[in-house]
Amino acid sequence: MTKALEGVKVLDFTHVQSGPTCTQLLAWLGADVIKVERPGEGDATRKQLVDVAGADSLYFTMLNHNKRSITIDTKNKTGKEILERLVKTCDVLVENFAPGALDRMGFSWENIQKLNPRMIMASVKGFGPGKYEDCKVYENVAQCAGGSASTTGFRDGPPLVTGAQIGDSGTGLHLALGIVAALLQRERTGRGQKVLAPMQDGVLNLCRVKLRDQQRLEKGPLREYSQFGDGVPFGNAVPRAGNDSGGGQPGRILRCKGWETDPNAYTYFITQAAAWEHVCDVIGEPGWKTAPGFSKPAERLDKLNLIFDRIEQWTMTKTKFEVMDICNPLDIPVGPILSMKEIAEDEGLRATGTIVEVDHPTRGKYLSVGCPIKMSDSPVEVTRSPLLGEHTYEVLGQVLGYTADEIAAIKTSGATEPAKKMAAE
Ligand code: CAO
Repeated sequence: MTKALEGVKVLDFTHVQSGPTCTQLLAWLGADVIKVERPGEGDATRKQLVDVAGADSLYFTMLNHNKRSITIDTKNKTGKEILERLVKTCDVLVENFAPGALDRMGFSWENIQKLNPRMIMASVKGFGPGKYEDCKVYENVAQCAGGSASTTGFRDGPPLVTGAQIGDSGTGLHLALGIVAALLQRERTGRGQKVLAPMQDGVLNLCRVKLRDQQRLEKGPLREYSQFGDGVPFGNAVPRAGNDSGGGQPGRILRCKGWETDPNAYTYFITQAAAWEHVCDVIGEPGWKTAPGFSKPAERLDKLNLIFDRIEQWTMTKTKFEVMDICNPLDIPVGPILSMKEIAEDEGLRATGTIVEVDHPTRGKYLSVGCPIKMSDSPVEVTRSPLLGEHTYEVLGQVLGYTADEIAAIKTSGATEPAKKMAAE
């Protein structure tokens, strides 16, 4: 069976997390992703958070599946020539260097267009054009600048960053969509284009509902927020809302049986209006179905704390899975708070390939997250991340057409091997 992006060649100049997330997705969709790394060093994450001495870290392996790795010194003359050939040959160049680094390498957008007018050049940067465009940015900076941190956490606590990597992986996802759309547009125009996904903008896009609430706040208090029920006045900016539901259906995280010792014995519980009568029956408050002040969603907004306290009295008598088993058939939306340990062991996620076990020559078997997008005509088989420079000479010969003699000359040029290794040979 063919893959959706079969035949698309990606020159992958990415490192750390945001860019690699994007190119890993493209690889899973079938693109030939050629990752360029610095000889002898490679992507810095290979050596970060190391858990098996001498092996590539999980940080690296889990973000670089299904790619080929070539080592090229982009500051070496021969290295630059090889890169020029790659630019002429590939369809997409993806990079997330600090602002200006690609230009300093000699690969400005103008230059790339001259070399290959069909090239799609895709970049992640921390900020878009403007006063912060030259800043280096990591995940949590983007979460803070994109509006996530100010709206995450509890009202009486400091801003919080979230565990979901919305700045890095989230922006990588945005970039992948831009690339795929640009490939489609190129079918019609024959031209490549520049695709930019700034991390601040990506985070803000994911915080869209909070900008919605900012504007609603200008018209009056946010009645769905527990702050309203607590009688605490609102300020002029959207407050942190703890675990309140972000939408029109009130929801909270509630304790379940075992919460005293298990930090994840909790459930998310949503009092969706359509299921209100079932909620009342389940928790033993059938009178609330018709009681004035309780029967209509809008009337309940100032009583949500009382209502969720009562629901929690019930959830505390059940495990989070029992809550799920009881509520699901009644169409009451609930969700157990799953620990990473529970997710790693989840048979359903393994069966669908969303949790995969991968074998690696130096680190052995490890778990990873497989492709979260399932396509009926483009199946994904997750293969291990490449060793540093594993495919350098294969790519030079196979993709760029260098002869054996030319490859032998490149080996001694310092373009593909670190200086020390060359001396030892
Ligand atoms: N051969 C030779 N040199 C190479 C090379 C290669 N194969 N690959 C990279 N380099 C060089 C670059 O040319 C650059 O050199 P100069 O600064 O001298 O021009 C240098 O390596 C470092 O690039 P960098 O500035 O991107 O790396 P950094 O570690 O200092 O910064 C980061 C990392 C992530 C903060 C920065 O790349 C960045 O802001 N990227 C954009 C935003 C982003 O993606 N952030 C999220 C990262 S994931 O958390």
